[in-house]
Amino acid sequence: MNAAFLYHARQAGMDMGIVNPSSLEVYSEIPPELLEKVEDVLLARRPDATERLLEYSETVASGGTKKERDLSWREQPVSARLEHALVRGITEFIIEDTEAARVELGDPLAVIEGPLMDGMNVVGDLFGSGKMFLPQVVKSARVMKQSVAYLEPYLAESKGQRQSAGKVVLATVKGDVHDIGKNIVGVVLACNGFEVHDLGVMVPTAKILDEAERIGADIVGLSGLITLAWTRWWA
Ligand code: B12
Repeated sequence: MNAAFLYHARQAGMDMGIVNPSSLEVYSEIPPELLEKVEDVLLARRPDATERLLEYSETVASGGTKKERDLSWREQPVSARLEHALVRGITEFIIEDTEAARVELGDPLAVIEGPLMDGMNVVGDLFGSGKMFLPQVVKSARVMKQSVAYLEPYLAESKGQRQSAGKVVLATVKGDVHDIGKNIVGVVLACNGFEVHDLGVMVPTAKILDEAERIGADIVGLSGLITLAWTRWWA
């Protein structure tokens, strides 16, 4: 949240500002003092709100542009670091933290089902309660994907049998683009000897059924996190 921006917005008599949501702070992590002062301005809660916010901005600005990088989260345990990276959409340390978690937990799948899933659940809760916005969740998904991609060869190594256990058609149902979970399931099935035919995302019912028939599938595995998409799929 940029104090100068808000000040100028108010001075210009703007009713609404336009911001880049992918560079926003997570609402619940805005320092309480700053949040109170910003809300005072936005909600016109007190007559001296603008002055107070400007005064505050003087105490945090360094030359108006430079911002100290806070890396104190790097001191936390690896699960907390992974959660922080997912919530903030930070890819910079994700490979080294994923590796640290893999070594600590001794199993690549445990990293996915433990700290990574926990972190994504925090993202989901913040998003669901309106404290994170879609572009921020897109950044979280990128972090998750990089981490899972790093773990994939280890998943293959740890479950490296090669006999065909059966044919599986996998797809995310029409109306839904969520594919991180489906991709993990695909990797785990492939590592356990299944022949996986992944049709991707937004797949219409007819295409799934045609493919299942064409290859003589033993299993059809569908993924869908959007409730509405599932309702439509069943209809
Ligand atoms: C990342 C994410 C996104 C990313 C997806 C990126 C991608 N490529 O997948 C982006 C930003 C694109 C996104 C978009 C949207 N999202 Co979203 N998203 C999420 C989030 C935060 C995490 C999902 C995730 O990847 N989890 C991690 C993976 C590993 O877990 P998983 O998917 O559950 O998979 C596991 C199991 O379910 C299972 N599994 C999964 N598939 C399968 C398949 C088979 C066969 C089997 C056996 C098992 C299995 O195994 C997996 C491994 O354990 C969730 C919240 C949450 N915590 O789930 C919201 C969430 C799913 N999204 C939600 C919403 C509303 C949306 C949007 C509609 C937002 C919008 N207004 O545009 C759009 C959807 C657009 C569309 N048409 O699909 C809602 C859905 C609410 C609902 N019930 O309808 C959620 C629940 C957030 C919320 N609390 O509101 N999202």
